[in-house]
Amino acid sequence: AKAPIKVAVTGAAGQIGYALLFRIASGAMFGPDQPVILQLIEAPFEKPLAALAGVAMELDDCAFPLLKGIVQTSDASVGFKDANWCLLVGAKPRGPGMERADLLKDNGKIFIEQGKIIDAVAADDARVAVVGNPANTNCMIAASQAKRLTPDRFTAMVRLDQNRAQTQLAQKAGVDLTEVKDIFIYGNHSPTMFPSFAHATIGGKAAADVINDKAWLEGPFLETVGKRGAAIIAARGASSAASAANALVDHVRSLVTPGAIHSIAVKSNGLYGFDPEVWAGMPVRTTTPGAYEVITSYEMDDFAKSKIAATNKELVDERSFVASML
Ligand code: NAX
Repeated sequence: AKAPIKVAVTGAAGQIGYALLFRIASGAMFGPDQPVILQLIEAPFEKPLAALAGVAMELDDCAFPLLKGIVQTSDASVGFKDANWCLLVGAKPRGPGMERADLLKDNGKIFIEQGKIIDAVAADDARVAVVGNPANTNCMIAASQAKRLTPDRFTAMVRLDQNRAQTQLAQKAGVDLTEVKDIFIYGNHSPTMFPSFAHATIGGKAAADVINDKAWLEGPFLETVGKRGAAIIAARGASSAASAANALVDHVRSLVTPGAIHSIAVKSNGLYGFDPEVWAGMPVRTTTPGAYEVITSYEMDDFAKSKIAATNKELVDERSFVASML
């Protein structure tokens, strides 16, 4: 039998956690023959820790054959100990009237500490995936604290945006969504993100030719994907949770599947016109489990370049707000 994978999850008692943990424990993330141990980390307060105990009871009550242990803790050095995967879902939400700079700094403190602790105690093969917003910048911050773990181990999630874009293209074209391929997200996980429709295909043909509506692609399509999170809050009275958890399952599943082609936010190294120091969404191909190479062959037209410049500027601005903390 395979040794269990240790999966640390922060914010485990939150909305996304509640939709995520059961999928991990059922085998959706690492496969139907891979045992897991869940190392659940919550903020050190009575309410979230009590809620976490309840979630752990429900996990027990599922009798998942693959679930070999549950750790519950508010001590990150316990939660991240020997973790093979660190899923950073917990973050401080933006309160009413809160400035973006303050949100960045408050989260900066959390991700500086978590980055340091992960680097100190996680497994040698540890991989980190950041969901908590602002996800790209939080990921950059955590990676900045690591000396043992290299920057490529730190990725942020733009998969929800990719999945949203895929469905929008399929619905517009009136095809099954499995026919839509190679739609990738560039830049920040925020309304400035750029889903590059120019390289997408539908049934093997250029998506732009199949849809044949440039005004829709450059307007309503980008707007719908960019503002989908807000639309869900307006409709549901709460932010996306099940779809976000599902996207994280996809993000990690693709990262452990050699040959998978997908969007993740990684250290840009100057690719596609992004500042070398920011974490930006881009297409990658998984090489060996947990490792990937950026696909560098896509040509960007002037429209794409202007969109990438805008989302890059936002990432550079976010970085500048927290630069003095790093
Ligand atoms: P919730 O507020 O329901 O849950 C967050 C949980 O994190 C809470 O239980 C809280 O106690 C915990 N927490 C806070 N600080 C912590 C810390 N230092 N250590 C451990 N736990 C901590 O939020 P939820 O809806 O689950 O969303 C979580 C994060 O995902 C938010 O930052 C949200 O903005 C972000 N999202 C990111 C998405 C993406 O595509 N990258 C999409 C969905 C989601 O909006």
